[in-house]
Amino acid sequence: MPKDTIYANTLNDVPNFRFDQQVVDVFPDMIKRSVPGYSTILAGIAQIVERYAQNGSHCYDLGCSLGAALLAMRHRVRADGVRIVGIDNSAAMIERCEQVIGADASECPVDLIHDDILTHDFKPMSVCVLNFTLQFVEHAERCALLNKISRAMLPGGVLILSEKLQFNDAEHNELMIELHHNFKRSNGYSELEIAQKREAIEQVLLPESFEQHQSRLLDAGFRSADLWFQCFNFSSIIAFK
Ligand code: GEK
Repeated sequence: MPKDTIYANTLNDVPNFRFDQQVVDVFPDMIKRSVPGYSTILAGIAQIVERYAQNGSHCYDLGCSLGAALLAMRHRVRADGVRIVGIDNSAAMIERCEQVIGADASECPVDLIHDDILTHDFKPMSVCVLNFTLQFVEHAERCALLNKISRAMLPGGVLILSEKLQFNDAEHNELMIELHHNFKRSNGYSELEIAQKREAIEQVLLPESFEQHQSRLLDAGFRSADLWFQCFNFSSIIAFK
């Protein structure tokens, strides 16, 4: 797995973070060393899809990157006639994801689509995964996206929404950031890498509180929305239709 060294050397001007070829090349290492609980969340998604995927429905992985959640679903889905659909608006991600899925021998059909999830028309779905994707969508666009997902969601379906959280209490928020940075230090990132990545991501990863996510999901028509995973400021919510 190529090592993420994107921010290892001093950059004169730190550009905003983008999901380009440079990121694609190191993405598995980057996400594993940066997101506490990432592999636990993927294992949870597999169990949830096994239980909630409905016969003849679609299961979506929105912002699929290299297809980690998509593959977790593909390997565990038990319902008949399911199609798994991965969508990402980064051409470099989708191109590499096609190679990853091509090398996977499982039978469940997969469609990979290079598109913006904000404008894509969803088919009837029983499971929808947004694994650390909504945080990159502008605040003003989030309601319309979740309303659209809710309209396409079959009764009994579920949405899994994993997000970096912000906390209302300033001290709590600071502590969660510090614990997250310690996690990155323990995974070999230097102070320079942590600082430059923080600067790069500041304008593009826009975290909200759990309460903001919960109330938006309820407004969108989900009957409940609660945490099923949290480690520091990284979380995953499950919402039931
Ligand atoms: C995983 N889910 O490994 N439309 C489509 N894709 C988008 C959009 C959009 N509007 N905005 C962002 N993306 C993956 C990890 S990464 C999270 C997801 C991270 C895509 C973007 O191109 C990127 O591939 C992904 O969402 C976010 O389980 O790197 O922290």
